[in-house]
Amino acid sequence: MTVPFELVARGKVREVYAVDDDRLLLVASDRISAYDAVLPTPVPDKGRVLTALSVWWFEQLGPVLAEHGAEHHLLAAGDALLAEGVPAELTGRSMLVRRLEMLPVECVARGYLSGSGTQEYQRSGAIVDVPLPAGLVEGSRLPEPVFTPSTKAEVGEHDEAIPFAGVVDAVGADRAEALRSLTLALYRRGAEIAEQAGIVLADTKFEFGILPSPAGAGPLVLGDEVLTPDSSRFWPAITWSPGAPQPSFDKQYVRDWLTTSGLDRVAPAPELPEAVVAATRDRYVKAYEQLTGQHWT
Ligand code: Q0Z
Repeated sequence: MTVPFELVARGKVREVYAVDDDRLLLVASDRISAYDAVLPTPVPDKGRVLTALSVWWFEQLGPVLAEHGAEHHLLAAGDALLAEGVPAELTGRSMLVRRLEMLPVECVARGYLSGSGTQEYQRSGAIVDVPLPAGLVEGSRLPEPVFTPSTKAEVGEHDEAIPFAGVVDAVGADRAEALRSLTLALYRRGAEIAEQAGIVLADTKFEFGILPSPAGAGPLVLGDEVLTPDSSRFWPAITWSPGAPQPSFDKQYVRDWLTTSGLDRVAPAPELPEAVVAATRDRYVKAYEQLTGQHWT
């Protein structure tokens, strides 16, 4: 599909286009990644489901943002984008957003120990400068959610966890404190909503910006996608069992099939069987329906 705007950034599974000086279009594809590779087989509806989830979360998180004097970047989505010249085939997978000056840190909140957090913890008993109690294992719930920021890696690299002082260096002390406080508040509200829907929101990554202004002192603006399975770890609450890696709510069929086939971490990533694609699509749709209480159409 050709988009009548200039491409300004491209991620593994999404693209960003410039609509005008003040606005961007974020377009989510149906591509899926696993074990750091983008698979050649798309998952039908994934882009539309993740876009609908982000849009829903922006609405849910409005009160938390307002309490913190913050805003979000979403301007419009869906059919309203036809008036902006977005092709009908893309409206469902696109968000029109305010163009921000993005802050150069990834704002990670963790309520559970997993992945690189577990590795760090096993080495040092902490995640960078955030100490954790003894006795935690992969999948443990943390006594309190923690802010574990990271740098934005170059394409092909992994984000690297940084101490809070690194955030202070990057954005200043006041803004760093505001990022930590808002990130944790957004995570707590997201995790509470997810828990009510039978989903553990183990961790997530937010990106913030500020509106371009000469003074540069505007409010924090929540950007990017929010609380999707691509920016977060979603686990089914029913199978949560600390002590081993938890099944991913969305990607477990893909991971299991790649592992069973001996094709995890093998290049080039293989085509997925139809049944794995269908089961994975069902999981994305289920996540949407379970979280929002709305029927997917
Ligand atoms: C976010 C990214 C994606 C690749 C640019 N509101 C904003 N203002 C300015 N910049 C951005 C945003 Cl969201 C922005 N990214 C991350 C998103 C594909 C990279 F869809 N890049």
